Amino acid sequence: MSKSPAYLVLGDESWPVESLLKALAEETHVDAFVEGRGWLGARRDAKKIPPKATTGASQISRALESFECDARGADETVAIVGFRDSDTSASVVATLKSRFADMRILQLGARVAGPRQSLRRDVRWTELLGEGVDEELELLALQKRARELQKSVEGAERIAILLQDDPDPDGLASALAFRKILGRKPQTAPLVSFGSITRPENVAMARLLEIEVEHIHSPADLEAFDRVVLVDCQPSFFKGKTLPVDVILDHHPKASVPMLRKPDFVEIREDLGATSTLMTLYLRALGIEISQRLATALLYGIKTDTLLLNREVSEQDLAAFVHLYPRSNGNILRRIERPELPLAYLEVFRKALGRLKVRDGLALMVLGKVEREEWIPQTADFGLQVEGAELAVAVGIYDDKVVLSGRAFGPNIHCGELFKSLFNGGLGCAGGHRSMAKAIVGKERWETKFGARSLRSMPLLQASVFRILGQGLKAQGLKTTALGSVKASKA
Ligand SMILES: [Mn+2]
Repeated sequence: MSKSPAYLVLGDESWPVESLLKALAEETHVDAFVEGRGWLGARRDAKKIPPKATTGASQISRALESFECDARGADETVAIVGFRDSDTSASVVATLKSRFADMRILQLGARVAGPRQSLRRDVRWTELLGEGVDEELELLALQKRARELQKSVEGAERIAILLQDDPDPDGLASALAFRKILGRKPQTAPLVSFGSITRPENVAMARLLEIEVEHIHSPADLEAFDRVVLVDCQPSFFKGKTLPVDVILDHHPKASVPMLRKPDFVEIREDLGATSTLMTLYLRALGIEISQRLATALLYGIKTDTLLLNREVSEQDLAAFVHLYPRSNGNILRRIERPELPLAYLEVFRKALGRLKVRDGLALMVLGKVEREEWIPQTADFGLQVEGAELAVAVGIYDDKVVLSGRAFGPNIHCGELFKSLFNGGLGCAGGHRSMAKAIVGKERWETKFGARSLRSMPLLQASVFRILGQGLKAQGLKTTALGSVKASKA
């Protein structure tokens, strides 16, 4: 976040100015005009808030005529206006606007004191007002930043919104939000990726929320765009590629790598659990209405990136979640989280289940030919639920390639390292993390290595995958817990 602004507080005793000034006590630049001399007198001794006036609201407007902002100027000043009388508030706001066009103004609503009831609760103002004001002040500060963001791509004819290679819900949702902030259509601001969406939930999200991601092949494809915006990722995510980047919106740890040009706008909020949270803040700061579709996407983005608010979650993530929840569509969310299973997949899955074997903690599911690539990781996910499995691998043939999807849990196995050691450098290509990995081998290469019939006979395919994975685990000194062989009964 940029440095904090100067504050100018204008109000009267009916409004809990004290709480507000308490909230601002840490700030160094605070001016206050407060109606009601008695209160101000007491205040003056307690805090170093320079009083500028005054005994009447009309005097405040008059005093403002000669008020000068400190050295940082009006555009670095936030005015907070709150009078019991809404006409007074309006006239003070009008004076501020006419004198300081760039000043950000937060106008608080009048609070009416009701008659004393016999049933009552006592709540301290600081508790009630502190948080609400903090949030509003943050939104006000972000409004300026959000306008800079809009400006940074202004006038561009075509904008590429670049997502990571396997776009995830946070990236997809943030991209939608960014497009909304620009008021653009998919034609002039398409979502692009060097990869494609693979996880079944993410595929379902894209389908149900009508999100399209264009596949691009190389950085040269980005030259067709006037501006390139990285959402939920950074240039360091694209190993071996040097990209033209104009804007970065992200929450992953900062990593700098060479770029073709210096970006105009960079916001990397490592304190947030999701980029969707940042985008929700921007939308709110700009006063842009969040549609049900967008709210559903953003909510799901936050939910998945914070593992249902369990991981690295900040107050802002929670606030965004609370803001989005009533605006979202629960039915669509449920359908995303439990994607429909096509009958064609169930047929392939049924056969794979019949061939399921667990050996030394490794559950292997051989799918054979698949119509859709995402069936392979979907099956691997299932494999990890099998009793005794620490590492689950699903293998299938898609187009002209053999695709392996791995899932692991527990401290013993690093799935990504295992796959990389086995498949990179000649045989194919692989990548992944500790718990999740993927490898691709061309069909011809596979047959050269494992024999001409190895892809036509499922038992042979199963045997060859068991062999190569066994070798890999051994070579790395990795071990799955010796649980012994468990052979699934024939389906
Ligand atoms: Mn994210």
